[in-house]
Order: sequence, then C-alpha cells, then structure tokens
Amino acid sequence: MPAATTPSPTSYRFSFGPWNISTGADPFGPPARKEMEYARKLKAYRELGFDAVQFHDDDIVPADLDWQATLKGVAEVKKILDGEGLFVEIIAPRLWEDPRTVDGAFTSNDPAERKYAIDRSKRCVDLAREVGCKNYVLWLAREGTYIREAKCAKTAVSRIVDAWNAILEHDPEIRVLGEAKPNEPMDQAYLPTVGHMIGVCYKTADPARSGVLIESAHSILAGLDPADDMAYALHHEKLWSVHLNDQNGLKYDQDKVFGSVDLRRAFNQVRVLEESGYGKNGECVGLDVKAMRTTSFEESMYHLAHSKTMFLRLLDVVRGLDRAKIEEFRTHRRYEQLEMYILNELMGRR
Ligand code: XLS
Ligand code: MG
Repeated sequence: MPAATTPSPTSYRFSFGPWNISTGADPFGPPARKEMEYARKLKAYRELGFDAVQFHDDDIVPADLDWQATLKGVAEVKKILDGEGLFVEIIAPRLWEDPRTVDGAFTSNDPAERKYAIDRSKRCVDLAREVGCKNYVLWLAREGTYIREAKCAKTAVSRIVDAWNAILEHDPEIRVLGEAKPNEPMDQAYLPTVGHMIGVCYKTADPARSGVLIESAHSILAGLDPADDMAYALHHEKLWSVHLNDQNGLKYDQDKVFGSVDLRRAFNQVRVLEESGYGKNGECVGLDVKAMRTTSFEESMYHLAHSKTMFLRLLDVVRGLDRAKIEEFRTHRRYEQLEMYILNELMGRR
C-alpha cells in the first residue's frame, strides 16, 4: 500500500471511482490482475487520503434490480461509506454496456432504446437521492456514430437536451454535469468539447442546474488545453467537478497519472483551479486514472496515490509563486524570463 499522500495541508477534497482500481484488461487482452473485492476498494479510499467516491449507477447496485432490492443494496453500500466517513461526489448512469445502448442511448435511432436510456437515467436520479448525491454526470459514451450518415446530428443534439431535461425535471435538487469527450468508444462523439457542453447548458430547462465535469485527457484528445477549458468553464461558473489525469498524444484514452506526461500542462491546471477558488463551494478534485496493465495486484493503487501527490506538489509550487515578480514580467512582456522562472520553480531551482 503506497504511503498516504499528504505533502502539505490542503482545503481540497479528493475523489476517484472504484473502476480506477482495475484488473488491467484492455481491448487486446484479458485481466492481468485479479479483481479487487469491492469492500476492499472502498476501504482503500481513506488509506490513500481520499474523501469521496464517484459512482456509476451499477457500481452501487445492478441496474436491473427491482426497486426494493435496489434500496436494500443501497443501504448496504451506504453503511460501508458511512463507516469509512466517505461521501458520494458524483453519480453517472452507465449507458454504454447494455445491448440496448449499442447504437447510442439518448441518440439511438430506435425509440424503444431511447426510452430505456431515459428510464434508466431517471432511476439513476432516484439512486442519487438515496445516496445523498446532487452531482449527476452525463458522459455521453455512445452518443455519436461510426459513420456520420447513421444519424441526423441536429436531431441527436435535441435528443440529448431532451434527456438532460428529463433528468432535471425528475428531481428539483439534481444538477447535471456534462463530461465532454471527442471520441472513443465512438468514431466521433456528439458534444465533443467543453465548449459544446457549455452551449447545451444554456439550452436546457434549467441552465442554473446545468454544468460540466472536465477530464484532462478528454480536452487533450480534442487538441485543446485542459487548463484553458477549466478557465472557460469557471468563467461560466459551471465547473462542478474535474477528472485529473494525463494523456500522451492523440490515441486511445490513457487515463495516465496526473502530470506524468506533461508537468507544465498539469501545473497550469492546478494554477487555474487554485487561482479561481475552485473547491470553495465543495467541488472535489476528482481523478480518473488507470494503473498500467503491467502493474501487480499489490501495487494497483499507486497511480491514485501518485496522482494525488502530484496535485499537492504542484499546489505547493503554485502557492509559492512570487506574484509581484510574475506581474513585473507580464507588465514588461518579459515572457522569456517568465517562462524560465516557471520552469525553475517546477524544477525546484529557485
Ligand atoms: C471515460 C470517462 C468515464 C466517466 C465516468 O472516458 O472518463 O470514466 O468519467 O463514467
Ligand atoms: Mg472520466
């Protein structure tokens, strides 16, 4: 078990999803590690210095249980969470594994499949209420196409907004966070960027309860800078969660340790979050990271500890910056010197 990562005191609260502790299976190979018992995963949160859990609906209870059995299952999970002093940060319907979502959930060409997706999404709202979670994430995994002619793109956006509204209307407290991703598993996804998501927020039945979750790798896969995406959403006061990780170029979603590919890019994400007061309304620093397939079962949580450590160490750098010096560089456009100052700070060379 990696040492708990608390290089410095911080007001931030941290979360991850149980799927971040995985068996290492990938599209080209079966599990490389045994599955970790669910109760053991939930016990790891506090040991690693985390505060909250991210759930898919079926991470709590199977999606096809009747409501009484669902409530029983929820009570069992809540008992574990209460015992560990954990809260549920976000909940997301897993609308990408069921055969009825093979061609999209909300944007399927089949009305019966669209109904299944909406019904399951409403059930997920009921689950959120049972676990005391108000942050409902829509990662639109299969809302897209393998060939563009498969669907009417304009109708697809309308159907996503209709589904978003059905969720908002199902509970007056719930707020919906769109998580943009430009592709994978689809060839091209609808609402591929934070900009698209923010635009849709203003078209929903309740823009005040419509916001975004930003994942570092998803901005990078769209060819955009995650820190700028975060700043844009913060301007709109709509950044309600993040999934910090890293990504080495335009390929499959790698969910690498935060800062492990590009330290400067990670530094600027921490700088934007810190300087904008992210977290003051209870927002969490969420991770969405995967251990390498080559990692052993015993070490299959290090990537979580390392990602949190990287955030806290970069936070120390941000909090140690000489603001007057930076303003001086900016005023005189001494950007060469400003860049070297930042690089020296990142390398610990004052
Ligand atoms: C996948 C997404 C997913 C959501 C939660 O790429 O990041 O992990 O965050 O379902
Ligand atoms: Mg994610």
